[in-house]
Amino acid sequence: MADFKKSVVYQIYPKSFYDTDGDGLGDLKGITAKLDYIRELGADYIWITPFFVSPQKDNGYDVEDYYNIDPRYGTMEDFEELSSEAGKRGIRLMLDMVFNHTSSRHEWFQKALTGDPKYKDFYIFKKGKGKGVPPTNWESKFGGSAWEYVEKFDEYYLHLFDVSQPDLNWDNPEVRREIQKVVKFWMSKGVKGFRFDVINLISKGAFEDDYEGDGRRFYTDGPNIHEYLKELNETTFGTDAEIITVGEMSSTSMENCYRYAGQDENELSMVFSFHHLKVDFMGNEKWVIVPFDFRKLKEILFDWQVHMAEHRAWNAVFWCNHDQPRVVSRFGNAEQYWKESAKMLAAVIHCLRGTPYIYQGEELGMTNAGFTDISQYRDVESLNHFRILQEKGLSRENAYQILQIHSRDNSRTPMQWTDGANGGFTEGTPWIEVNKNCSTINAAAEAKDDDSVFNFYKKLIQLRKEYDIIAYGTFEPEAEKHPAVFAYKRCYREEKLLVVGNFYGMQTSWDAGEDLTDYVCLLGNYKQQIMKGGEITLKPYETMILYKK
Ligand code: TEU
Repeated sequence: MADFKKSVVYQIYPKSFYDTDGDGLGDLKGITAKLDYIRELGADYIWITPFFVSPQKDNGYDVEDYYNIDPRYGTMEDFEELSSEAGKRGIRLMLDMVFNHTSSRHEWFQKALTGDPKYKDFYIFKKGKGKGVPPTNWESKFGGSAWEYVEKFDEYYLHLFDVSQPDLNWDNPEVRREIQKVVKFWMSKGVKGFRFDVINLISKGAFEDDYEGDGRRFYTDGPNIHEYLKELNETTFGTDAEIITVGEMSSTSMENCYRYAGQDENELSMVFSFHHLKVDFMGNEKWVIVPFDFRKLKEILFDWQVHMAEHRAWNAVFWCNHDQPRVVSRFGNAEQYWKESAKMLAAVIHCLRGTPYIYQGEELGMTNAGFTDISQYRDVESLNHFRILQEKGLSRENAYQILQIHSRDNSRTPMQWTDGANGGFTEGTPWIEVNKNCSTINAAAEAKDDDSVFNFYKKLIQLRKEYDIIAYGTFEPEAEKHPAVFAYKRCYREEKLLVVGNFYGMQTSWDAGEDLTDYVCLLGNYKQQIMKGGEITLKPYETMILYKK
């Protein structure tokens, strides 16, 4: 099996990565053009978010045709070239498969809408509870009801996401066979990794009103989920030991993840869970402004580290993706301690037990978008909630403040390659504005600077290759009650690794409870470390990776 424990995955959002034809959208050729950059960084896999034919209502997560490439991104030849050029550099491709739903423009849904019973059964159509009353009170993740009325049938169809993303009916074996065909098709193209979008939502349970929430408890980690994953594994990627897989698990439970990512379960290699990224929400409510809860962040991450290990299940570890704000703006300090905090966050996430994922631009310390007008936003979720927040009575001003913090567009601004026009992303007009700070935060400048965030990420990846303890060590939480310090220990054979990070802009100290004289600092973000016996003094956002053999 490919050793995904020693690997690092680099996530590419093609639309915002690199544009080679001047249309303002990134493309597959743009990824090929930047492969040397990724090799320089040291990542083993690139996860590319969906580039299949799509009306792009949700930037490709609304797939119209799983077998073809959207002309905006290029051609099958471009894909094959990318695959072969990546292969030459020892980089493997991980594709993003969206199987909970299709686009409403998908042929299956179009046939369903004509009344063809075979295809109607590919989706979830239900009678309403009365005139104008949908089958259940479930809410779409992008706002509003999860049901859309179709007059012709006097029925509703389910869409957990946008109205243009109808949910597939996985209880229909024919749907599952079609999905298997898609996976096999991309396997035949030499693809060695798959990310499965919101895969834990595919098995719907009872269609009942939810009086406690938005309905998620009826379809999250649903009744047949493990059976469906085992079947998908057995019939497709499980036949190739080199393939690695990651499931995106929305609002999942840890108990289910023991199975999704359990070593002997034959489901997936690893999981993304998001509980640690809700520490600046109010419960499940994301569209509010609350400071992030540092203790909760630690508690959640530690809890998952300890228990997943106990159950021999593997984590994907990450701060950023195309749905999350930029971490340096979120849990760091993008102004006064930009570089220090970007590095600290990198160190503490990369040394956890799990496979690290880096989202494009994170390795440069890219920050939130800083948009001030609704015309700058593109994301369907942001646009919907901007309206919904105002309908709820919030002022426009307030709604803007919330978007500035939580919008998914924060991470979707173009990659900052140079300090030139449009950050070197395109020679045309970018589909979404480039962050103004590309004049200082950009790949060209960071490549030249030994002390850059980029070079820090590069060193972290090298450390993983060099020190088995990072991939295979056990995990022990430290400093659990400390108000500012994030610390943990990893152990492997005779070796020990102690990772420490200060999450705040004030100097602090922590007693490790053991003499640290024999430890060496493998990597840190300040020139000199202050340690006395077991006592570590940490400067603002300081991090250190200490090692003892
Ligand atoms: O995301 C699933 C998901 O749960 C998030 O979009 C989340 O609902 C959102 O951030 C709420 O704040 C996946 C993809 O990563 C995302 O880009 C897609 O929009 C979504 O699925 C639908 O396919």
